[in-house]
Amino acid sequence: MGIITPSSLHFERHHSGVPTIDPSKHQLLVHGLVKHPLVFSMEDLRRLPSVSRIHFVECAGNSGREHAGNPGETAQKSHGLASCSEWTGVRLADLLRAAGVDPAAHWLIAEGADAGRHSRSIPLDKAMDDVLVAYGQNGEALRPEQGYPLRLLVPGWEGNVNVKWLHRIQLSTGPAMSRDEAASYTDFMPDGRAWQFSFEMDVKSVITRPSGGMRLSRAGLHEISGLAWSGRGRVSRVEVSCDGGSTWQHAALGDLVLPKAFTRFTLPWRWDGKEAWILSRATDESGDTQPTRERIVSARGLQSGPDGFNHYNGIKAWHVSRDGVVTHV
Ligand SMILES: Nc1nc2c(c(=O)[nH]1)N[C@H]1C(S)=C(S)[C@@H](COP(=O)(O)O)O[C@H]1N2
Ligand SMILES: [Mo]
Repeated sequence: MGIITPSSLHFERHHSGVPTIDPSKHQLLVHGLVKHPLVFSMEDLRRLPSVSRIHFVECAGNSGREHAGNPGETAQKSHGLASCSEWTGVRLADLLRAAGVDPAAHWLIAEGADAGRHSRSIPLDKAMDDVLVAYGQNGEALRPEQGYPLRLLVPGWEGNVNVKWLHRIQLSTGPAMSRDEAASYTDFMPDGRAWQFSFEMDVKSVITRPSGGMRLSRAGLHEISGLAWSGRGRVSRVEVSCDGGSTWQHAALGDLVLPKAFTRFTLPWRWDGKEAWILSRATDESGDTQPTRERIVSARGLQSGPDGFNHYNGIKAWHVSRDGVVTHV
C-alpha cells in the first residue's frame, strides 16, 4: 500500500552475503584524485548536514523474466526486485568537496566492505548531482541487508551501483572496469555486442491490485491500484487498459509524485464478471513511455546476459478469468 516499502519487506540482493559490521569501527575512506584524502567514522558523518529523500532502488534484473517470456505468477515474483524508502544521509558532493576534487577526476569507484568487495564506477557528474551516502532508512538505521551502517544511494540508477556496506571511494580519471560492470550488468544485443554502463532505470509500472495470485470475490466495483516509477524523473502519466490494450484510461496519481520514487496510481473499475486483461502503461517527464514486450524483443532480441535479462520495462498484463482468478500473462 502507498509508496513506501516497509524496511522489513525491502528486497535484498547481495552477491557475497550480509557482512556483520561494528558501526563504531566502520570507516569511509575518500581518496585517489583528491587534494586531501579523508577518513570518516560513522560519528563524523552524523555530525554533517543531513538530507532525507524518498527514492526507489531497483535491481537491473527486475522483471527480466517477462523479457524471457517466463513471467512470474505474482507481482512479487515478476516485479519484486524494486522497493522504495525514505533514505537519510549526507550528500556525496559535500564529502567530495571537503576532500577537494582534482580537476583530472571524472569518475569514482565505490567499494563495499562485504567479502566480494563489490565495486562500481560512477561518473563524477552524477556523484555531484544527487547521490547520498545513506545511514538511515524509513526513520531508523539501515537494515543489515540494506548495507548497515552505510550505503551509496544513487537515485534512479540500477540497483547494482547502490553500493552497500560502503567503505571506500576512490576518484579516478576513468571507470575501473570492475567485475560487476564488465563481466556482469551489461545488456546483450542481438548482434552479440553488449551495452555497458546502462545506468538509468527506464519508466516502468505494474498493477499490484488485482494481480497474480488474487481472486476477485464478486463482480462490481474494484479499484485498480499499482506502482509506477522512472529513473529519469517524475512519472507524468499512467494509463490503464481493462480490455487487453484496445482502449486506455488515465489513472489518478497519488498526492506524492516525486522524482525517481514510486508513484501510486489508481483507477476505479467496474468488473462485469467477464474475462478481462488489465494492463498499465506509464510515461515519465522525459517523455518516455513503456514499450510492449514485442518492441523490446525486436530491438534487443532474446539473448540474455550472464545475469539474465536486465533493463526490461515492458507493459505488464494480468488476466482475470470469469471466476475472478487473476493470473500472469
Ligand atoms: N556491497 C554490495 N553492494 C551491493 C550489492 C552487493 O552484493 N554488495 N548488490 C547490489 C545489487 S545487485 C542490488 S540490486 C542492490 C540491492 O539493494 P538492496 O539489497 O538494499 O535492495 O544492492 C547493490 N549493492
Ligand atoms: Mo541487482
